[in-house]
Amino acid sequence: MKRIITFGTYDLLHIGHIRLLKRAAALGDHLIVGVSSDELNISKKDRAPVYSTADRVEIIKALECVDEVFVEESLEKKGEYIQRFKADALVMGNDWEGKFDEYKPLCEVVYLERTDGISTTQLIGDISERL
Ligand code: C2G
Repeated sequence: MKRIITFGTYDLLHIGHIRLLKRAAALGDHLIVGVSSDELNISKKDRAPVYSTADRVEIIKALECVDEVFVEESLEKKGEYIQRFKADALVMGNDWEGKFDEYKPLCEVVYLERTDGISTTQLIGDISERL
């Protein structure tokens, strides 16, 4: 059984997230998703997600293509998570191309093409303009 791990914030879940998760799931038999915590987002991106960690975890858990979900507390703990969840492959969108190559000794590292023209930041902008 091939175990896939992927990470993300998944705030305001959109089609780019869904396509990435479905393609990641199709690369193996069991998809594990690390949902980044509110604290991690605040420290790395200077912005709190719109949806809380607990809500984002619940939303990702509800997806058919996802088998297991945990909270990603730190970007630097990826090696630990890969080992803890016995992942055979780490899959991320290609906005992260090359960024996780250091984990290649632990598992396969795959970057999938991102969906163009949509992002959480853009959605927040579009929604604000409609108010
Ligand atoms: N994604 C995509 N197409 C988009 C937007 C996002 O394929 N238009 C992918 C990203 O490449 C990523 C996943 O969806 O693989 C989640 O995206 P984000 O929620 O933006 O996650 P991010 O904040 O990049 O991850 O360890 C990584 C951290 O958890 C942060």
